[in-house]
Amino acid sequence: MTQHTTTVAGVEVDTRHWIGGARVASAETFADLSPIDGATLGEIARGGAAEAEAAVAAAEAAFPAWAATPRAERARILHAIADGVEKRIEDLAKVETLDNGALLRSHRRGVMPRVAHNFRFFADWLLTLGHEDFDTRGHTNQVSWDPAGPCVLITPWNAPLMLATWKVAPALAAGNTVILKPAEWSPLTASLLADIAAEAGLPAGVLNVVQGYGAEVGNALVSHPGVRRISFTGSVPTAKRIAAAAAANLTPLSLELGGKSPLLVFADADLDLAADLAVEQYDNAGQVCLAATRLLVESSVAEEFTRRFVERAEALVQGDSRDGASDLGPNIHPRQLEKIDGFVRRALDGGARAVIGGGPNTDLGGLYYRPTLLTGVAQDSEIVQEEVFGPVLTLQTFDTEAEAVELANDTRFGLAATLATGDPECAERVSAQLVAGTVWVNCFFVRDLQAPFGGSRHSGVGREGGTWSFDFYCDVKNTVTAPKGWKDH
Ligand code: TXE
Repeated sequence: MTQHTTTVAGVEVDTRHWIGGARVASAETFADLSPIDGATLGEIARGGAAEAEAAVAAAEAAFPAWAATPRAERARILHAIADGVEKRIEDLAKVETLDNGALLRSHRRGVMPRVAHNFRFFADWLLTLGHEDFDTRGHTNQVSWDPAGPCVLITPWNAPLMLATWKVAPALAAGNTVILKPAEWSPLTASLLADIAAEAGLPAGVLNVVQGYGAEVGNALVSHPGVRRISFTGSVPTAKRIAAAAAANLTPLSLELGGKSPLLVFADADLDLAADLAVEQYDNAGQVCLAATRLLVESSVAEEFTRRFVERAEALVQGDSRDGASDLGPNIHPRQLEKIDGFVRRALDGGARAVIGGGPNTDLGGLYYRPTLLTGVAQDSEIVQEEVFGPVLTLQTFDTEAEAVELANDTRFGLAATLATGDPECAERVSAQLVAGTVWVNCFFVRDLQAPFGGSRHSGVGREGGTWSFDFYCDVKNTVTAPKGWKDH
C-alpha cells in the first residue's frame, strides 16, 4: 500500500496534494532526495492534468466566498497563519534544511521568521489599501482593488517556503484563491503550509497545493483558462514556456527570473566591507537569484581587494547544513552540481584561472562545490554572461566609472547590482545608469516588503512587493458615479 506520509527530522509530512480542503493521492509518485546525504525523504504524489483540473475547480468554487470575506477577517486569518508558522519554526526549519540543503541556522533565525512576516506584512498592508476617490465635473471616480480569481503560483527550490509565501500571502490577502505548485526538488514545506493554513481557519479550496513536475502538472496549471494570474520564480527557459502558455488565455503573469548581478568595487570603497559583501555571495551555496556573481573591481585596488576576499573565503566552513559551524552547505541536486562544474570546466578550458576553488569538494564528496573565484575571463564568455547558480564568482577590473557601468550592464539580465564606494555622488551617478530592479549601496540583501522587487530584461517581468503586489493580484476597477439629479451627458 502507498504511504501517504513521511517522517522527516521527526516531523510528519503528508506527501499528497491538498485540494479543496482534502488530501488527494496520485497513482504515481516521485522520490524526493535530500541534497545533504542523498537519502530519500519521501515518495511524493506526482500530479498531472487531472490534479490540475481538480485544483483549479476547487479554487474557482472557493473564490466567491473568499473574495466577499471582509478584509479585516481575511487579515485575521493571515495573522493566524503567521502564528502557526511561528509555532512550527523548528519543524519547518528542519524539514526545509533536509529538503533543499540550505543552512539550518539561517532557516531557524532568518528564513522561517520571515515566512511568518510575509503573512503579517500583507495582512496589514491590505488594511491600508484605500479607495482612491477623485472628482470629474461633479462625478465621483472610485478606484477599488477587486480580487482577480484563482492564481497559480509556481515556485523554485532555492528558498522554497520563503518564495512560496512571498506570493501566497499577497494573493490571499487580495481575496484570491491559490494553487501553489512547489518545485519537485523541495516539495515538503508547502505541504506543511497547507496544514498550518487549514488549522488557522483558511476555508477549504482557498489554498491548494499540488505536487509534481513542471512539464506535467505545472504546464497543465499555467495553460488552464480558469486561472486569472500566474506568478513564477525560476529559470528563463521555463519562463518562456509559461509565458507562451499564458498567452493563449491572456493570463496576466509576473516573472521573477535569474540574474548575473555585478558588485562594483571602487577604489575609494572600504575594502573590508567590499570583501565582506563579496563573500556573502556564496550564501546558500550560491543558489540565490540576487547574488552579485560578477565582481567588478577598480584596477588600482584589485590586488588588495582580492587578498582580503581570499582571506575571508578560505575561512568559510563547508559541511553538513545542520551543523551550526557550517557556512556553506551542498548544492541542491546532482544535476545542478554537474551544471555548475560544466560552467567552471569550460571557463578554465577557455583560459580562466581559479584563484580559489575550481571544482567539487572531494574531501566531503556528495554535492559540495568549493567556493570558486575565477579571473582572466572575457566579457563575452559564457561564465560572465550566464547564471551559474552555484558558489562561483568571476573577477574583472575596470579603470573608469564609465567602463564599470558598461561592464555592469553588459549581460541580458538586470535583477540587482551592488556598489561599494566611499563617495555618495559616485553611488548616485552610477546607480542612475544601472539596469537593475534593485541597487544596494554599501550593503546587500536589505529587503523591505514594501519595496518594489523584480528584474529588468531577462531577469523578469513586473514587480511585486507592497502596492505592486496588490496591483498585480487585483483587478483594479474605476466606478464613476454621477451627482444626484444629473441628467445630461
Ligand atoms: O528551474 P525551473 P530549474 C535558475 C538557475 C537554475 C536554473 C534551472 O539558474 O540553475 O534556473 O533550475 C516549474 N510549466 N533558477 O530547472 O525549471 C518547476 O517544476 C509550469 C533561478 O529547477 O525554472 C519548478 O516548480 N511550471 C531561480 C519551477 O518551475 C514549470 C530559482 C522552477 O523550475 C514548467 C530557480 C512548465 N513548463 C532556478 N517547467 C530564481 N529566479 O531564483 C518547470 N516548471
